[in-house]
Amino acid sequence: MHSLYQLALALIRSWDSIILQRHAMPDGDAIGAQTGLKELLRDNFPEKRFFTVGDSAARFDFLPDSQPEDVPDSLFPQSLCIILDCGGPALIADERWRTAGATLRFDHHLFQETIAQVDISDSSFESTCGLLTDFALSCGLALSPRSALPLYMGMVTDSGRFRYDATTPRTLRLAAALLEQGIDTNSLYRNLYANSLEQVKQRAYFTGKIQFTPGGVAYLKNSAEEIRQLEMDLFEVSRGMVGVMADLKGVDIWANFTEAPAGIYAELRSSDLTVQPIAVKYGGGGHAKACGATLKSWEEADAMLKDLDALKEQHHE
Ligand SMILES: [Mn+2]
Repeated sequence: MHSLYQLALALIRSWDSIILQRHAMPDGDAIGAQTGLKELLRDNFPEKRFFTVGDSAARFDFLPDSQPEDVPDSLFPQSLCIILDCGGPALIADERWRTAGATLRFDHHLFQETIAQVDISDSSFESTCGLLTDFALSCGLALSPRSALPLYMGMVTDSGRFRYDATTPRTLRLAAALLEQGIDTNSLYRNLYANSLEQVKQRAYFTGKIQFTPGGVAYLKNSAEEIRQLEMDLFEVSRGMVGVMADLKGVDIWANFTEAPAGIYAELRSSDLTVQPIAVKYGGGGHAKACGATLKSWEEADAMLKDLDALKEQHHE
């Protein structure tokens, strides 16, 4: 067994109370990892107590037992806090992880810094859920339909339905182990991918306002006023609409800028170039071809677009 997995398992065995954390504004992998690991550990260590914390995960309501709980401050020093799917400390949903008795992380973003005492960061995995499934199988932990469904959901969503190039033969072997537990994939995909007519109209609206830089980077700029009028939340616009620019012929980099109270959320995507260093330059991070940052101003958004143009130019020279 992977020696870090052994350390992680020893840490889990030595704590009676375990708090599971993930990044704020959770996506399918963050919620899948948090819920899936909780169910996995509950099945295998029924004598321990498990808690989940973080901001609302409302859009994953359909997933049993996936909503965060109110946990008192006093519980943290007596608990192991497991941090899931967080590339950097700023992304962790509940700050109180810093007061935890011990910390463990499982993550698959490009490594930026050590966060936890036992820090498992492996960007060869398409998803944190894939990494956790590998951990479970390597350690001989028993899977169940309860743990398999959320873990499978994270693998499906973070791999773009097994399409992104982070999808490997190992991804499919691990997904197969989860499917063997018996997952109602029809119901899962309806919950994840069925759109209301209103959502389809929203996508059409954003598609209609795609712009291009001189170098051919596609982008959207979404103002706070616009978002208010559309009655959409920030996540639906920022993470939700970046995809309207995917798969456009001739476009290999696209960016979505969304005005938020905290600044301008920038979401960067690419079909083949590594754009993550540009996100890092502006204080963000993520994956090589899917990353983001929170910018101070629209001027910074324009500077970022210039950097993306320069990257494209370098590449095509
Ligand atoms: Mn992830």
